[in-house]
Amino acid sequence: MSEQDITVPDLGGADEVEIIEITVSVGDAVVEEDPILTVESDKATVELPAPMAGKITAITVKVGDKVREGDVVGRLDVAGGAVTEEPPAEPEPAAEEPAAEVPPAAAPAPAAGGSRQEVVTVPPLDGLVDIPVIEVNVSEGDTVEVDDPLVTVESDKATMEIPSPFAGKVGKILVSVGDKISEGDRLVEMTAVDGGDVAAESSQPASAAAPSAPQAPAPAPSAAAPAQTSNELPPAGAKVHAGPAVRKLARELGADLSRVKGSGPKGRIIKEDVQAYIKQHLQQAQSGGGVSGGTGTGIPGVKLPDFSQFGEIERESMSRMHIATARNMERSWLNVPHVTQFDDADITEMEAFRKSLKAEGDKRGVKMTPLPFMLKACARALADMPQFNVALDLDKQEIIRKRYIHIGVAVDTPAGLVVPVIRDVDKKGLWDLAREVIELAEKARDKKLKPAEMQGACFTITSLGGIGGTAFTPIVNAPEVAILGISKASMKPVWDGSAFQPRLMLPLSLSYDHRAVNGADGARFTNRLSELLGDIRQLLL
Ligand code: CAO
Repeated sequence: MSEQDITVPDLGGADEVEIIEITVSVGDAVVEEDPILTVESDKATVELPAPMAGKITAITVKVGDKVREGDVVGRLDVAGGAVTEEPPAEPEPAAEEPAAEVPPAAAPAPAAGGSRQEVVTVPPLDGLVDIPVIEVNVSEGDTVEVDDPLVTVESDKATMEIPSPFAGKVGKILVSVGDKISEGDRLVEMTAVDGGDVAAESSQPASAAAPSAPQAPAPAPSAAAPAQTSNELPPAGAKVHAGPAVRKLARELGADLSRVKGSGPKGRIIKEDVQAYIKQHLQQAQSGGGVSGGTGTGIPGVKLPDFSQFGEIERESMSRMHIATARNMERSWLNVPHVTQFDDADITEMEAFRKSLKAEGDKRGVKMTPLPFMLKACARALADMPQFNVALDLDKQEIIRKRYIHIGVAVDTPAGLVVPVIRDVDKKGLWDLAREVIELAEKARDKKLKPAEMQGACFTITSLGGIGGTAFTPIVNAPEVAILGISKASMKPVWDGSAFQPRLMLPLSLSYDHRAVNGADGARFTNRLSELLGDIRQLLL
């Protein structure tokens, strides 16, 4: 066993550099050239490699320290005492800022004043050719400064970013990930701004910023907050600042670095950020998914742009009810193969009867709307067609048949959508149902519903009849297998075989789970409802 100091090698002209990342820990085994530290000067970010293979026995510096060539940063236990006398390898270019070896992408000298169209080409790459592009760091429309990374390429030895030779606006991107590029290849079309200080422009307040101002950077996480705890993601197309070791880790773990919020200096992404990002995604997958950041189904979440670039915005927390409803909707929509069957029921006679009940309703203190008739008709249709009164247990590959008929009614409240459940609808009369709908709707609006009053439904009715519309496609309230949407009844000319008759037609929209119900039964169910509502005497049979 032989211990050896790890010292800072020749820094390629840089005098003093700051340590921004320590990529190893005491006890780690490293091989020659493995990155030990990442340091940053005014001009470049570089990784300091291990001078030889061994085991790290001490790290004598910390993030934020400034070091110079020759400074000791740690100690290495060199296995078998095989200490090589060779000087440490030259620092490898890291992927963040322009690497020392990679000059800015080739471009003609700017003319004085104004803007001009340019095509950025690949600069000399140390004689390397056909280097694969592993990341395109900009998007069309982005505003960039001189030296902002345009694309990242990866050779056998290093990952390098090709920086922009000038400030301006990115036009058409001429390469994509996987392309192999060599010196002189066309990279990006740009509108170059001569002498323009894009950085200065973009740091102006939004009101003073040019319309093409770049997207605001993601807010830096507070020191105490673990990385990636918020759902807020870097704006789409945000530039990625990360060293090669972090990029390698992200590739290994399948993390999209453009979705990772950096907590290192200047928003740089460090290993812990990638780990926290992966952890958060695993937790989301286990808990059934996040509202905007992914669903846990492998379906990518929707990227949010920085809306403030389009106009004034305001953020407000979602209520717990809203979050719960959003998750339920998402779950049902993603899990249930939906089909929606439309039909019209002739409710001319039903309406005449309902209106005739007005005086009695006033006496009873209950308003009779069309909804109790719908509840009764659905209960009868569910009894007639029990394949709609089931739940699927796919784990056990069983169908659960319900011998009761409880129906949920969607109620619109200021706090969001709630679905109280009316039990044993088949056993109740119209007045009881009318009273119960009113009571439950009132409780829902006053937030007084008990959990038990929102559980146990076999089927749901959602009525927009008091509002309007001709049809809609309701989302099944899983694990139920069907939901009836009701739209506003209207007078329509209906052909009776010899003439058009004015009839009051009620639009029905039945969405069902196509795993439980086939299309023919979907149409039979709405037929049956139309029959029952068209002649409500049948409800007595
Ligand atoms: N066609 C024509 N008129 C209708 C109708 C229909 N299908 N359904 C109800 N109406 C009439 C009622 O008769 C009543 O008219 P009058 O005041 O002239 O008597 C008026 O519309 C209002 O009815 P209502 O909405 O107060 O009562 P309801 O029994 O029809 O509905 C309830 C009760 C709780 C379902 C309803 O208030 C509600 O919240 N609806 C919205 C549900 C919802 O948001 N669903 C969306 C789910 S998907 O996001």
